[in-house]
Amino acid sequence: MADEPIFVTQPYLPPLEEFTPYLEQIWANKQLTNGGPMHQQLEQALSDYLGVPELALFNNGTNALLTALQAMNVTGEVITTPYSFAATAHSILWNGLTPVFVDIDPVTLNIDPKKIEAAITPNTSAIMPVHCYGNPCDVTAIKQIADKHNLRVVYDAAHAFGVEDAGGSILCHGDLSVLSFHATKVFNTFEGGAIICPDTKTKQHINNLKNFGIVDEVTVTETGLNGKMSEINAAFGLLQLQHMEAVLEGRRWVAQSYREQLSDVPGIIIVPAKEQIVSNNSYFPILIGPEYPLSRDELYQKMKDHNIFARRYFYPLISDFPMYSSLKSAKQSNLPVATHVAKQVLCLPAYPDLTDADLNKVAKVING
Ligand code: T4K
Repeated sequence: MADEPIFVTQPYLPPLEEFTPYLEQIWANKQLTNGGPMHQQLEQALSDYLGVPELALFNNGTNALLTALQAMNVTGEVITTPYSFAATAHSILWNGLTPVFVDIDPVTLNIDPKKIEAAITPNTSAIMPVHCYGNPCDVTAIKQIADKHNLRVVYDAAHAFGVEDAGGSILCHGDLSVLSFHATKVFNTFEGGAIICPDTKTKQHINNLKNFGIVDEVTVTETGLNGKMSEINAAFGLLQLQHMEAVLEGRRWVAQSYREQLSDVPGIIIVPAKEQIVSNNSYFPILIGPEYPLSRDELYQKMKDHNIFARRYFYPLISDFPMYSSLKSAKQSNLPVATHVAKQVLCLPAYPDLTDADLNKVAKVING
């Protein structure tokens, strides 16, 4: 019998019977959405778990990003990274704003703060950095630049659930941070997301924006969207949260095992996790260097031939997509590091239920 396919990720699912009592509660009270009891409980539980002041749930990370920019009254140009998922720049464009791409740091693969100031113009009003793969950005340098030029900072923290730096949650930096709870993420609610914000006033504004801009029964003040998380997603989140220790331990084991098996393979560069942080091991990216006998795409194909579906996150660069490629900042000459890395990167299967045998198979195929 052929081996089962091994995907880049698989969602963690708690035992089904544990979910039934939550469904019974929803069936009993008939509140399905619009800020019901599960929604309220999950907001509180996640704020406590993550150690953040305020958290507003969303039905996905993209709507949370769209709303975060709207809540900050961002105008004109937004500086961001080309090395991310399409949603990062799309949220800028959907707000009628112009993304300005800045190259990434070759080690962290996050936006390079040294290159941000050169991209600032009189029209710049915000920076949207991404904690790529959950590796923290240089939040101190970004804050200094933002303060100096009076810019808002909205972090796309889709990958950074539970990540901490020396000062605590990485999600407390910037004006707002946005999480994704998509099925493929460390903490999932099937679909979902959240905005982390500093105070209740900002949260109330965000709550209005995620509910069409409705303030009360007769007052609609802004052009909000429908960003509300349903009760069924929130209920699943409450259950999932109880399993986080096992989820994170499973991911730690996967990352450690890959490091042990791949560290000495010539031409394989393991993207380093920043020191002094609590990592969530949300992805396991490697770079395929020139000393490796195959190109990145040849290895990607070889793995596919073995039924292993690694992914080239993030290739192509967002800046190469047709809606961005004519921007001046999208030129490859402006983005040499990101252009290079996008051709080398491969994210290996990494999720809590990955078996010993599957992990060994992945490592063996790479080892040749
Ligand atoms: N910002 C950043 C930096 C992001 O990475 C993302 C999302 C966002 C913003 C937006 O957040 P959301 O609006 O999505 O909440 C996936 C995810 O769909 C996307 O959420 C994620 N980033 C991105 C990095 O990855 P695809 O197109 O690669 O997904 P897909 O369907 O190919 O799934 C990958 C593998 O996962 C499959 O081969 C099998 C497995 N899988 C997937 C799903 C959906 C499952 O086993 N079960 C599932 O239900 O984008």
